[in-house]
This record gives sequence, C-alpha cells and structure tokens, in this order.
Amino acid sequence: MERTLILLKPDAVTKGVCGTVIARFDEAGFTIRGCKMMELSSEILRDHYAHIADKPFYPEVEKFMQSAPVIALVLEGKDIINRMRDMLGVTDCLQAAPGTIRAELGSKEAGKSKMCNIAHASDSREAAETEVARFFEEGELFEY
Ligand code: FUP
Repeated sequence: MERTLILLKPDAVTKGVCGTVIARFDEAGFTIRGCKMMELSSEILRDHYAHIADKPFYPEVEKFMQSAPVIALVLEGKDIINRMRDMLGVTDCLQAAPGTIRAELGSKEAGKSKMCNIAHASDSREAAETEVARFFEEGELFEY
C-alpha cells in the first residue's frame, strides 16, 4: 500500500467540483486517511513548490494558490502514486489525455491551463512522505 498527498486547488474549490473529483477517488477504491480545508501560507507554498520557486511564473502560482482555500487529502491505495498521476493527467490541462481529471475539469484557457489544473498529487514515494508530513499532523490521519 502507498499513500499520496492530494491538494484540491482553489479552482476545484471555486468551481464546485471537489465532490466530482473525490467521487473518482472513491470509484478507484482509494481510502481517505486524512482530509482538511486550509489556506496556504507563503512559507508552506515555498516549501511545497521549492522546485519551481525560482521560475518567473512562481509569483502567479503563489497568488493562485492563495486565492481560495484548498482541500488537502491523504489517500491510500495499491500503486496509488502512479495511478493517481494517470488519473489526473499531465500538468497542462490542454495536453492532458481525454478522460483524465485535468482534461475534463481543468482550465482550457491559454495562460491558465498549466496553473489552474484542479489538483496536485505527489510524484514519488519520497515526495509523498515529505508532503504528507508537511500538510498533516500525526493525529489528523486515521486508521479504520
Ligand atoms: P505537477 O507535478 O503536474 O503538479 O506539475 P509541476 O510540479 O511541474 O508544477 C507545479 C505547479 O506549477 C503546477 F501546479 C502548475 C504550475 N506551473 C505553471 O503555472 N506553469 C508552468 O509552465 C509549469 C507549472
């Protein structure tokens, strides 16, 4: 079993598609281990996006990620990290494969299609471990 960290981004929250996205996770058989709505500080965003923090588009990403709360989830399932990345599709919603969450629900506007892409998912086991610890305290994760 693997765990992954999901952030339902401000566009998912403001478009009212969080339920649609979570329903897909349920249908895939993933288990919710943690779930909370939160406003992200500049500090947590700089840690989370350390790999893009020096890019020219980063200030816009930070502004977008602070434009509304996000819903953070820890999900568990077999091979979930790869399966989730496949379910989401590639970063750019315009390039995402048909049927993926980003292709169906993300922004198709040029200039927004890479940023307003509905959800983040961890891209490796190492990243998942770091990201889960970044967004959740031990007591916020549940075994049942
Ligand atoms: P992903 O792993 O698919 O979330 O994508 P990345 O880690 O490569 O990118 C992090 C965030 O930067 C994405 F949510 C979108 C944003 N981004 C842009 O806004 N423009 C770009 O050209 C690339 C990424």
